[in-house]
Amino acid sequence: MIDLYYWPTPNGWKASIALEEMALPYRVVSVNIGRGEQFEPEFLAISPNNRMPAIVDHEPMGGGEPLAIFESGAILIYLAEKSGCFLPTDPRGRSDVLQWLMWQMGGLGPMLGQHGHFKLYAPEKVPYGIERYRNEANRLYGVLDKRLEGREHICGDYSIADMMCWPWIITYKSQGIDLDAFPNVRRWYDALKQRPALRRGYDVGRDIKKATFEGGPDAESRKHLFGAGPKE
Ligand SMILES: N[C@@H](CCC(=O)N[C@@H](CS)C(=O)NCC(=O)O)C(=O)O
Repeated sequence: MIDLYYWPTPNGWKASIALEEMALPYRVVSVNIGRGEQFEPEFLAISPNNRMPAIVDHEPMGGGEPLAIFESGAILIYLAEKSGCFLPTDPRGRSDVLQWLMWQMGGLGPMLGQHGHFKLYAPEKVPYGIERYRNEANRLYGVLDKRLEGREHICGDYSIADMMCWPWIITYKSQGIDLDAFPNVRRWYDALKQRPALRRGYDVGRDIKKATFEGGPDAESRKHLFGAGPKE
């Protein structure tokens, strides 16, 4: 059994989608990041960066003690290796998928995160920050669009590279992205949305999210997020 430490956000959805796609047994442990639960010592022992998702595998590959993993990219690589699905084993195919997974971890995720922050959440409107991250978001959508030209998936067959990127496109409207300008991303995004396992993964925690995040973080959430640190 795998414990999934989770809250329904783009990074959380990557892990719930992967677990559903790979049909691995798991249970959800909710980490309400809008209420500061990411700073609880028990959670920090699993995820020292106070971010979710994280997992604990009670029957880890190779046996032994339960294995804790944080960082969504590391989680998806581990789950793919455990299930034997969605990560090619030939060196070229594997390298291709890992390159796009790293691109998501180092580029698409953080930059769209900053873009959303400056556009929607920053208490002051900082034109330089807004423009910088809007340009970067559009550049990254352009990179993904070019990659998907003539391709059904990011790398050959459906893989963890797709599961990493797809959840970050969901919020394209609030990101202010004109998806019609990126027709290959739109086609890929819409096609993947039809996958039943992906839908199940995306639906995990739909009900709990309403508590704090519907329509953006509430006032209490702002005290715990955006690097604010734990609160008394
Ligand atoms: N690089 C990390 C990023 C995870 C991340 O930023 N998670 C956010 C939610 S999407 C979080 O837990 N935030 C809590 C906080 O900011 O304190 C990953 O890919 O797992």
